[in-house]
Amino acid sequence: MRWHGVIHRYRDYLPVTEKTPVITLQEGNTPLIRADRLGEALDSRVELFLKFEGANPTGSFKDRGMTVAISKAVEEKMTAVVCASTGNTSASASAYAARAGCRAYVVVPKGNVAMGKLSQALMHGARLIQLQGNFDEAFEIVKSVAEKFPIALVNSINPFRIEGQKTAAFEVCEQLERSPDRVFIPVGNAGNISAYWKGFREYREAGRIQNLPRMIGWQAEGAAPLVRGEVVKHPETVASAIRIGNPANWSMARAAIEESHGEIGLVSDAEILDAYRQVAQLEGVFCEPASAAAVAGLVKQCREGKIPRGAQVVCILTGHGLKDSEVALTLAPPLQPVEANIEAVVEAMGLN
Ligand code: AN7
Repeated sequence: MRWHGVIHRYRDYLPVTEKTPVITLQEGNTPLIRADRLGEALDSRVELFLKFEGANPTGSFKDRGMTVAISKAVEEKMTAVVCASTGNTSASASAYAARAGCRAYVVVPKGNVAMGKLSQALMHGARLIQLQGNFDEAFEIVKSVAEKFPIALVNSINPFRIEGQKTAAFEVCEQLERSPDRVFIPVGNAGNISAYWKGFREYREAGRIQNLPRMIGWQAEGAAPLVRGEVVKHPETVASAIRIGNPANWSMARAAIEESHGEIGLVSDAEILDAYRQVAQLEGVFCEPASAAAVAGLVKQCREGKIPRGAQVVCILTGHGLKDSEVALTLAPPLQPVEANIEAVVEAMGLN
């Protein structure tokens, strides 16, 4: 059966009517990949799955929320949208706005945005504004812009974003044919963890699942306001997507963690990069560093003996590794070209 995107598939659970124009790139329906090799490498045997959100049309989970946010903006006769972004939101907003024939304004911190994401915004014809400041400053500014001008704000404080993103929880339940025991998820602006929790709750209310998972969120050590319980003024991490010091959805995320008997932890950049490589090398899945924070969190909790044997765990891999190939390349030894003959190639292969 042909897939028509998350609004078509989950219409009954979303705030849309027949009057809503559906702006879609057929997002959603992403793979839930069993990860036995990675699972076996952990200190505690778990039944591990990777929800590969990098398989969405613009390469991240943001597309699920953006299809709803942009469709509603068009329904409300808006002709322009704005967002602040560490990269993925800007890529997704730019693509969906292009499809809707809307103008997109995206404000990103100067530096610290992966090249793939910048190229997406530019290719889709967005007005890209590089800010001499970080994400948190960009976010404050776009909120004011959206108050002063008739431009729809498509950051995750826009409730339609959360509505769309909750569909990922529906898919996980359908793919597993039950709710997982634990969901490991990276946390930046804290919209996605809130959206998943909403999705699981709604699916239980609808009688589609019996139990609810624990939501286990992960922040980078240098950008962990939710863990520390206070705003981080100068967030720093290699995982540029989650380089956020003052998350917009702070209280919703705290509620998701408390209600689900979950927790929020932090991982170092070194742990993130180890997990990033492990997922790629043990499972053939290339995610971006921010996504690997969730896997790093799982590695850590297994080491600490916090996960019961046989638990069914889903790690949310929020974005595609190709977005940020600079980081991958910095991990590898420098490339050394060899002469164009078999002897040189065999030697380089280490076969003699
Ligand atoms: C790959 O694009 O905030 O906790 O401006 O790109 O819902 O913010 C991106 C966030 C995780 C964190 N993984 O999700 C943006 C932006 C990836 C991301 C997150 C982001 P939230």
